[in-house]
Amino acid sequence: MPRGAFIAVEGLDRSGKTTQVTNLETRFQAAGIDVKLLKFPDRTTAIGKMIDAYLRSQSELDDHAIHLLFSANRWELATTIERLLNEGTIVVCDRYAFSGVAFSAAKGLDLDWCRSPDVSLPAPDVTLFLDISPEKARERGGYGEERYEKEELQRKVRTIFSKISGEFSAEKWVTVDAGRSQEDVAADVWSFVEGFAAGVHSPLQRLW
Ligand code: T5A
Ligand code: NA
Repeated sequence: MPRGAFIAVEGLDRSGKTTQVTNLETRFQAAGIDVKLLKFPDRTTAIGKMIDAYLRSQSELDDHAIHLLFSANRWELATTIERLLNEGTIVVCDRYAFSGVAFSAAKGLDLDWCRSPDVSLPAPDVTLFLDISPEKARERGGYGEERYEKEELQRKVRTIFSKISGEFSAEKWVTVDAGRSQEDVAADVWSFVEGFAAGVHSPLQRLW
């Protein structure tokens, strides 16, 4: 029996990730396929609450410390992700380890140091990078409320995402132009993942 596919959706703040993963969930469900949506950071856990306070500038933390919390927040769910995939459920993640590396490295931390706590986490079968200019993202609702929602930082994050993308094959890392209408982006996103509805026969890989 094939396992479920592991799909990650990444992008800058306000690139439309939540909109697109929700749409994906609906489409897989409509096709009668088991799908589980996860979001990182998961702000509901004890670690997630610390991350939430930090992002809302209600607490201060060393850049390394918050980086490790983001990673720990993924490790909290690692066995759940594996279990779901082995049960044949498709797992769709709204952000994953690539955000972890891109945002911390954009703040000035060493890229390889940033990768290390995520080593051996389940690796996505495909990562969809929703690409948008920071100028365009800023025009969308709510921008500017949280710590990293500043155009200069977002520009650096985009550069690092672009560097990371170069490490993957074209089928593992798909860049989607997210500056278009929700419908156009959704059509592209679906075209890249609908093939996963049938499940995956290759074993789950590990980061990085
Ligand atoms: N972070 C995260 C780290 O530093 N390290 C880590 O390890 C991880 C996992 C919070 C922050 O944490 C950082 C990255 C972030 O700075 P978050 O909770 O995912 O991460 O916060 P956001 O990325 O900001 O999530 P948002 O929900 O704000 O943005 P989304 O999900 O990308 O966008 P979405 O779908 O909610 O849409 C935003 C707005 O735009 C509209 C929507 O209706 C909404 O109003 N919209 C569109 N408008 C026009 N055209 C389209 N195509 C649109 N699509 C959506
Ligand atoms: Na945000």
